[in-house]
Amino acid sequence: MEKLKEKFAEKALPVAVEMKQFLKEHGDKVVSEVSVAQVFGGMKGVPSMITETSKLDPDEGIRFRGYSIPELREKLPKALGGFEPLPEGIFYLMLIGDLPSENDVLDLTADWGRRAIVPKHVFNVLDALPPHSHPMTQFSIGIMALRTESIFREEYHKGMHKQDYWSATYEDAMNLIARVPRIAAYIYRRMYRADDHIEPDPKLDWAANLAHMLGFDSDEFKRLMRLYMTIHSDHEGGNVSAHTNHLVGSALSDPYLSFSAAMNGLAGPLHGLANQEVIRWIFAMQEELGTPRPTKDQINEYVNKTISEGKVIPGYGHPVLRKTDPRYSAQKEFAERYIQNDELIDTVHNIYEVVPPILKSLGKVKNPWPNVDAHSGALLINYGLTEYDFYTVLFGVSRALGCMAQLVWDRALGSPIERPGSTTLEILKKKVGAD
Ligand code: NMX
Ligand code: MLT
Repeated sequence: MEKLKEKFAEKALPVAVEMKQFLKEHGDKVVSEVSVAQVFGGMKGVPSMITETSKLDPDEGIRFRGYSIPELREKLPKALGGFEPLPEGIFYLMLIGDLPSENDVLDLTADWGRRAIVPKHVFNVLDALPPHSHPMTQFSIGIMALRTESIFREEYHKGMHKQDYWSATYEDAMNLIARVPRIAAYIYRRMYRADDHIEPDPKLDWAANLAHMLGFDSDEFKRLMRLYMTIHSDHEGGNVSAHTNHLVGSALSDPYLSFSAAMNGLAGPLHGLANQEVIRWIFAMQEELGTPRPTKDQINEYVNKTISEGKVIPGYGHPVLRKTDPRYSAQKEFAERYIQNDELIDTVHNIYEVVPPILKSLGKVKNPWPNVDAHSGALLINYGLTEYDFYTVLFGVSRALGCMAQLVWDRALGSPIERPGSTTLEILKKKVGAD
């Protein structure tokens, strides 16, 4: 068995035993009550699943195995001469629970490099789609086409024992992570670079290779991709993409089915598609106002107009967070370090000053602060990746790290099929004694 897989087994299998014992002893204790508002409100705040990879605090933001984003930017191994963590490191941390060494990360890069070959039929399937299909449609279909390679599916068909589920899932998860950058880059080059495709470079790390295959070879863009892939990877278990991955996986659907479904959730404008919507909204504002650098007064007016038209301000608000998303702040710091005098980035920072007071004044928005999507597009545009329809695919490539780490844990812990209860208005009325 390879080293990482062995380490995972050593770590996870005793946790599975501990969890069974914990459940046996404490299974009947009550940890939460559910209000009527939560039943109607998308189950927010109802603890209803176990996710070990990361935990979201409303005020502090995400912590991966206890580490905040600023801590991880300092502590995770970096590429030679770089400031940004290698995403290999965050995956290792989520999977194993400990910070990786430089060698652990190098081993992962090499392992994913070996697994990265995408079979030709996947490209044929993508080529068969109309070129104007949204990149997220293509991404989801590309992942489904890759399902021919599922080891879990094959082993299940042969009659695999329950205790081996995690092992087959691990193999699929690692192969999927290794291959999605190639699929994403293929979609990009097909749609926007006249089918002029670029082969992976085996000398590069996972994120740098993605940058290379997209056709962006500068050191700075590679650094951006390392940061981007690290910070978008996971946001505990309840967000739409991770939860979908978990839910579909709970039926023992293999990782390709689960992750493709997760990507269909990520493609919604209230979730990951918000990164393209932010740029679309800013461009529309610039066009309407006839200036690439609107003043704060002009932004104010445009924000009010957007709200009065019954639309949301993309990139602002969050179902859990109640402060500025630390992923927004990490990207702002990146911009301040590397980019000076950029009209779009300055506009993003001006929007940050204008939007929160307006959203607060509405009296209903629970979180008026920016989320991860408010900043990411402006950075990509600065480096020439201007095709904003594609941005959610990049979010999706990163999310493969979290979703796959979560799914391997689900299988190791023997997570059962998920099946929450539903109720009716009549039943609720009776329960609370309403007429
Ligand atoms: N602009 C205008 N109105 C908003 C916004 C916003 N950015 N955020 C929330 N509201 C409204 C919301 O539509 C709702 O209105 P109504 O009662 O009339 O239906 C009200 O405020 C209460 O919503 P909340 O409870 O604060 O937010 P909720 O948890 O339901 O939704 C989001 C969270 C993220 C879906 C919501 O804030 C939103 O639509 N934001 C804009 C889209 C976005 O940036 N999504 C990306 C999230 C991060 N990600 O990558 O997934
Ligand atoms: C995410 O990264 O998944 C988003 O911030 C949405 C969420 O956490 O619900």
